[in-house]
Amino acid sequence: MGIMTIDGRKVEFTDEKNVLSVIRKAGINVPTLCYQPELSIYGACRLCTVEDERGKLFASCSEIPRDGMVIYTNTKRLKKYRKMIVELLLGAHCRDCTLCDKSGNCVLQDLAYRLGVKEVRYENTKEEQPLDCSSYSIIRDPNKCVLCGNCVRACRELQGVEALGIAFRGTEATVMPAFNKGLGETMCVGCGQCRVVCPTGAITIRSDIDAVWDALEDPDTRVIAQIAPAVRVAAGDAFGLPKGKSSMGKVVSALHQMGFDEVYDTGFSADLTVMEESAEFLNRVKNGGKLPLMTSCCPAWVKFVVDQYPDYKDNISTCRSPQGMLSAVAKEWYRDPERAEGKRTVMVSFMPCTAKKMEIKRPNSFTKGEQDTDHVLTTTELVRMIKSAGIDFANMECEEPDIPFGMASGGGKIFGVTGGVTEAVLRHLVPAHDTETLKAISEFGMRGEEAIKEFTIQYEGTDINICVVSGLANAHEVFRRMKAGEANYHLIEVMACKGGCVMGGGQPVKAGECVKSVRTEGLYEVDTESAIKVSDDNADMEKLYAEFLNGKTHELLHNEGY
Ligand code: HC0
Ligand code: SF4
Repeated sequence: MGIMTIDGRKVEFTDEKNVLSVIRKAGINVPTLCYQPELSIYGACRLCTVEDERGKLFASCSEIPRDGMVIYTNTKRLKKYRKMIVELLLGAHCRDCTLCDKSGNCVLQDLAYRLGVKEVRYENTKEEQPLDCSSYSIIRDPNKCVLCGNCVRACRELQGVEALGIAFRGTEATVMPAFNKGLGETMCVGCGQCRVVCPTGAITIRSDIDAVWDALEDPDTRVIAQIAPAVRVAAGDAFGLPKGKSSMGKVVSALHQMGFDEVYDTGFSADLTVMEESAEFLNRVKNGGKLPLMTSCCPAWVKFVVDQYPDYKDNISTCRSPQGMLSAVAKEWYRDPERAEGKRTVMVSFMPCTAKKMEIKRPNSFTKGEQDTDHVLTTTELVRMIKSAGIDFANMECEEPDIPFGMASGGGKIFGVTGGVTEAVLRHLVPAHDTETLKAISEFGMRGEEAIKEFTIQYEGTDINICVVSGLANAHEVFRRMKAGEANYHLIEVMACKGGCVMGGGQPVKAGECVKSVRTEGLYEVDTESAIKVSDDNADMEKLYAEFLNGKTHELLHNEGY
């Protein structure tokens, strides 16, 4: 707690960890490339350098605020200094901005404009590096890397994967996976969190847009979309709609307008997941099956277990993810020649997640030899498609998803926040569905920002220990607790991205903007507004079980292992 003077104005600070945070609190947008509030301080770019009253320069990100400090953030000297840093960075940077995926949203491009860099006096003597396209999820372009180290720290500190590192020294320094392997050959889980924090176009989403446009053009193809829970609270940002508010109705109409024949809600199959996973869980508890049961809907988490904790592979639920279930069911639905009407079916899922692009290539994402989901597009790609089609998204009329796979309970929709799967499962397991019971369930301990949440519930006279985790790095701690005998869990829900899918690696990102809490609140609001709250009450799902899934649940809704 104290007061400092910033550019002649008194600014109070309380628990801010560094001077940069105090400056930002004062409403001054001092530039940085390598500062990320969720990551450790790296201090590499020096752009946040400020000057004190004696003319001493220091990086504000790594300076602890002190009472009585006097600093200046935009002196002539600082402007010159920052401009030079950006010019030097541009000197070693591929500058085909108009062709870059990050154009319009690149921190370096923005800084060059803000600081008035009009020419680059240095020649780029670096040899051009090949792109790394080995991952299904992301593409790495080393020629656009500014060595801020954000991706390296995100991968290590948030995800505990360490697929990326900084190799060599000085002008040779490069970000790469160990032994310069392709990311797709490493333990990378495809989560895209490195892309979220990358300020330039060095790490971008692997796009599948063109293939989807081709399918939409083909009159002999029925193109079906499914929309993941978390997409609806992020898609509107780019069109000036209130952040975190659901724009599901507009997404549905935009997809119809672009030519999608049917638009379904992944929340529908999240309801299916609730039924299947709850049954599997109770079966394991009652019949001595492998416990704890670990959720299977997050493909980054599944790969994390397979790569790093293979002894626990059989703990993962055999349920396909909701994405997998919906695609398998819809494809099977249209295998009936009468329904197919001579058309082939292409399934496109719109997900907040880059790892879902990898999930659809897993051998267990195929049914009858056919890939269930043909293409996964992230929310970021959805926004691009809408813009490219010239659709006035903000002013569109809302439309409902189509039947028979368009209805979802609130429980199915909150899958997109950490703890949501657990909450939906508990809503199903607790017999009463009244408002008070649902409120009581929401207070069991699965909600909130804590990285590892543990709580115990009583179910039919037995204590059930539940653990809810987001951020894969925290999963290491959960395995440690289990191995040390410090914890005896029955059910573990893990979502790779901190906060759950709302913060997935495919969501639109804007540097310096924190949207986790508004997106989380947005999905809880969607739940509140849902006509039905509990998966069991989804009448269309019940109908599917009664009239279609007989004898097919294993084939369409489960996996043969990982
Ligand atoms: Fe998620 Fe899902 S909740 S993983 O975050 O379970 O991507 O939104 O679609 O499949 O439903 C992502 C989000 C999904 C799936 C669902 C689950
Ligand atoms: Fe690491 Fe995720 Fe990026 Fe892979 S996608 S390098 S796991 S942060």
